[in-house]
Amino acid sequence: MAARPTRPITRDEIKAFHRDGAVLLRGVLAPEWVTLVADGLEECFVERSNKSSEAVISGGTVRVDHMLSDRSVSISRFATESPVGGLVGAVLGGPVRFYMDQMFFRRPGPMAQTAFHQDASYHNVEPKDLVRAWVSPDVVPRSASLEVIRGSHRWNVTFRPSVGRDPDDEAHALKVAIARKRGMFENEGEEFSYSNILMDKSLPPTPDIYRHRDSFDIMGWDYNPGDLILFHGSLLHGTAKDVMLEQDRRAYAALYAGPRTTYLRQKGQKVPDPPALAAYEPRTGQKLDDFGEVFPLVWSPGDWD
Ligand SMILES: O=C(O)CCC(=O)C(=O)O
Repeated sequence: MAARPTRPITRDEIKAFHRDGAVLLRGVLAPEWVTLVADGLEECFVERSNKSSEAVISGGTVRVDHMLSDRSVSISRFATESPVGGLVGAVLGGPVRFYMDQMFFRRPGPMAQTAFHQDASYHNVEPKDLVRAWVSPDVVPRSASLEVIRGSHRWNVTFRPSVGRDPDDEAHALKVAIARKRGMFENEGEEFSYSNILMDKSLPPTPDIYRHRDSFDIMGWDYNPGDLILFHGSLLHGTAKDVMLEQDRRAYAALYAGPRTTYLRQKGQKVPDPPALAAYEPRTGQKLDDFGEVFPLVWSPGDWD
């Protein structure tokens, strides 16, 4: 069960999440949780897995790893026992399951930006009750902050993934054909990177936020260790470009699913499903509750009474 935060979440914070699609919860995590996540991130950074990938963008490098909690006890404890799951539950008003997690790890120097995207574009789940929890053991100034497009979770659209293989690109035709035939990655999660993803070109392209920054209501925060950012699975988010990092920016981002979350087999290939899900042969529309062993319940209403 999720531990209690250092303070209760307020009604205004819950309202802000639903209105804006994101909220920064100041100082809700006690120092031991920050230390645990820092230890887990460093451990995963040093010990690569087949779900580790590295991208060099704008002269900077970002290491992106998936499903850290499968290989780090510290991260697994943080994902399922820290106050995070309960805070997500308080926002959604219902029980919460852990879905998957990622790290976005950068050392000082030019910052590889994260292109604006919605998490909903990348995962095989219906995003109504999908919440991302983002934490860092580092001070992250507003300039290097996660940036979100306020209210975009209510636009009622899922955009084409902004990073991935173009199915019309002939160089990728064979891989695309294999992936389509199998309905999955050609290597089932091996050597995963976002560039493995097949774009579903029937979806509208993601707006070019870098080019039209002034046209969007962009929100970001000065982040301090102990804070928690929660944002909706359909919210557009990314980072600014041309940022110089003065210190580490080590981020841990976990996805949690509320009670209305169902499996949704998307057309383009996505971030691979957790391997243990395959045995269930999931069908679109099935509740995540049907796969309880794969997506553990981390908090239920009443747990903190
Ligand atoms: O921290 C980052 O650079 C990106 C995080 C992100 O895209 C996410 O948490 O979904």
